[in-house]
Amino acid sequence: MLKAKILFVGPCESGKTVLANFLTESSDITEYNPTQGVRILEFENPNVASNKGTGCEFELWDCGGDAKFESCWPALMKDAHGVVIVFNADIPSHLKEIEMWYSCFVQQQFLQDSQCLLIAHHKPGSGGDAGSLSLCQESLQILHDTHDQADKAILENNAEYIQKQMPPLNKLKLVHSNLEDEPEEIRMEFMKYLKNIISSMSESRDREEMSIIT
Ligand SMILES: Nc1nc2c(ncn2[C@@H]2O[C@H](COP(=O)(O)OP(=O)(O)OP(=O)(O)O)[C@@H](O)[C@H]2O)c(=O)[nH]1
Ligand SMILES: [Mg+2]
Repeated sequence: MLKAKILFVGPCESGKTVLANFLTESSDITEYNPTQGVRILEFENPNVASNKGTGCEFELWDCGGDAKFESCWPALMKDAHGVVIVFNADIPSHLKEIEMWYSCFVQQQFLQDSQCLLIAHHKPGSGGDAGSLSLCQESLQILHDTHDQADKAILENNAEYIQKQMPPLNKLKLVHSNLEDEPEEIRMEFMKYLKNIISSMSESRDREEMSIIT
C-alpha cells in the first residue's frame, strides 16, 4: 500500500484548513481558528490507485501559515511527496508570499514542479470587505511608490498574469477554488493531482525494485 504525505502550506487565513476539511470530508466551515503548527488528516480515496491496482492512503498535513511556526518547517517538509500552496487570490500580498513558500517547501526540498499545486482560493465576500479594501489601498500605495508592472497586476488580482510573470512559478499548475459556486471543480483538480503524485510514486518504486534485481 502506497502512502503519500501531502502538505497544505501558504499564508495565514488563506483557506488551507477549510479546503483540507472539504477535500477530506472532515468538517464544515467554522469561524477562523488559526492552525497551531499542523493538523494531520488521514484519508483514502477509492478512485486513486497505484499502477499495480493496490490502494493508497494519504496524509494531508494542514500546516499553520504563521511565521512563528517556522522552526517546525523542517519536520513538516520531511519525506513529503507533494506540496499544495493555498493563497487568497483577493489579497495582493499573498501573491508575493507564494514565492517564499515555493522556494522553501519545493525548490529547497528538490521536489519536482509536478509535485506542487497552486490553489487560488476564493472566499465569499472577499474583496469587498473593509479588510481587503485597506489591503488594496496599501498595495495602491506600493504601486504609486514603485510603478512596478507586477504590483499593478497584483492590484488587479490577476493571479494568472502574476504567475506567468514570476518564473519559476510559471511552470506550476494553478487552479482556482470556489467552494460556494463550484465545489466539485477543486475536488476534481485535487483528485487529478493526487493521481499524478501516486503514479510518480509507483514509478519510482518500480525503478527501485528493478534496480535491486538487475
Ligand atoms: N464561507 C466560507 N468561509 C471561508 C472559506 N474559506 C475560508 N473561509 C473563512 O476564512 C477563515 C480562515 O480560513 P482557514 O482555512 O482557517 O485559514 P488557514 O489558511 O487554515 O489559516 P492558518 O491556519 O492560520 O494558516 C475560515 O475560518 C472561514 O471563516 C470558504 O470557502 N467559504
Ligand atoms: Mg489553518
